[in-house]
Amino acid sequence: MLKNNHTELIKQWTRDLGFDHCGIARAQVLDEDARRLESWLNKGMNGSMAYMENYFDIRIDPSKLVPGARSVITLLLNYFPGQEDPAGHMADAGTGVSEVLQAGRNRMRMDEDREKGPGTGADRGKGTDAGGGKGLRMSAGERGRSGKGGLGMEAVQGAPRVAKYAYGNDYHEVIRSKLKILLERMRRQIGEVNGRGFVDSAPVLERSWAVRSGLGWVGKNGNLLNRQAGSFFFIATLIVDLELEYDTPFAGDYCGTCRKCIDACPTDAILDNKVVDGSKCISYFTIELKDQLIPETMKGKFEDWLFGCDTCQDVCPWNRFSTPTKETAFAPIPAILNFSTADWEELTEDGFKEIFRHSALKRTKYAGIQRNLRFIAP
Ligand code: B12
Ligand code: SF4
Ligand code: SF4
Repeated sequence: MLKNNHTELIKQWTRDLGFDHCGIARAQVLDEDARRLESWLNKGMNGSMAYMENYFDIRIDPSKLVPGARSVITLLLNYFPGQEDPAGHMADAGTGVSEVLQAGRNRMRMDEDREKGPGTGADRGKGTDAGGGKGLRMSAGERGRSGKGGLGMEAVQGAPRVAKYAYGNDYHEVIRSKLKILLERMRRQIGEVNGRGFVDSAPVLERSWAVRSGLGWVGKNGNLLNRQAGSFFFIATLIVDLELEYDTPFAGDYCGTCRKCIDACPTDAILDNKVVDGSKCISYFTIELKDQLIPETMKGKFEDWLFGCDTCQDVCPWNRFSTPTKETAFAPIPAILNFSTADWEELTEDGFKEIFRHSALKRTKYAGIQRNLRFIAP
């Protein structure tokens, strides 16, 4: 009975903190996932991300991170900005009734409102023309700080693109502070709870836990997809030594016969069986590849991606169901939506540090952005 109450309380607190979905799984060793991870590593799909080879045992066993671990609480936080791609590129998520929805219909009863559907991705992608690029010329620093543009803003045609997850403040900081509050609240109101919260940077197989917590399935593009929310969300985990009520693992797969992500991936990084070759992904080249040049074989394939890549999510029909995030910390940093190629080129290191001091773009540092900029130049 107590564990029911605790579970309900915890789920309510996660909603209070602004998380969109919460699922809970029994903590256990991830045998099947261990095999998938091992095969991925053996094929060198981690490229130069050596950190993925470390702590293999910890990565597949939550009790090695939290002694006596009983439960893994998985949380989703939507980051979908609800604004068009800054470069005015069309998102293709909603063109027509796609194969996947057709397949989905055969397999499930879709909620009525979702059947009627959200605005199409095509609507989302239709940008007002920028004008912002060259007409009203300000310095890069001014444009980055000004907030000009804001919502419903000018699109800078052909400008370098930043993946949506990095539009606002660094999610690591935003989510970590929420996890800290959650754990403190558990300790205050439930009692002595040993636990640790993680987002992205720890040896935790977050997508696997999300599936086990009933939050969705791993799509062909490797991302966790949720029928209500699509895939534009972060995943966070909190491992605790508290027994809780467990959600039913997600058993379905609603990709159907769709292959949009595979066909759209500019570098052919998406292979069969939901395997993404990290070493061929634009996100890897633009963010994770440190102090190295991007291989020339990739030249001309980046479709203006300067930092990260959203192509396999933009084309996914399930992202027609994305709704704008309510998290104010994820409101776009103006520069990300305003900057033209020239603005990025003119940006000084000091300007970069100032404008992106709270941003995930810090990860590549100024030199990384400059390298990427040179690489995507025609
Ligand atoms: C390394 C990494 C990368 C690398 C490698 C990508 C990769 N495919 O692994 C690079 C830099 C390329 C990358 C890119 C991106 N990433 Co990343 N990345 C990670 C990180 C740190 C580890 C992932 C990992 O363990 N990979 C190893 C492979 C083998 O594991 P996996 O792909 O997760 O697959 C596991 C499960 O999915 C499961 N699985 C696979 N198939 C099936 C099938 C079934 C039936 C089941 C049950 C399970 C299952 O088994 C695998 C375990 O062995 C995680 C954070 C974390 N700690 O988990 C974020 C994470 C996966 N990334 C994330 C994001 C947002 C991205 C990008 C969208 C960013 C961007 N816009 O540029 C892209 C998407 C690229 C893509 N299509 O996958 C999010 C994903 C959110 C979501 N909705 O799924 C995560 C979870 C970070 C976070 N906390 O929010 N990423
Ligand atoms: S993020 Fe881009 S490059 Fe990476 S798998 Fe998806 S579409 Fe391909
Ligand atoms: S675009 Fe990819 S991930 Fe999305 S439904 Fe189609 S196959 Fe699945």
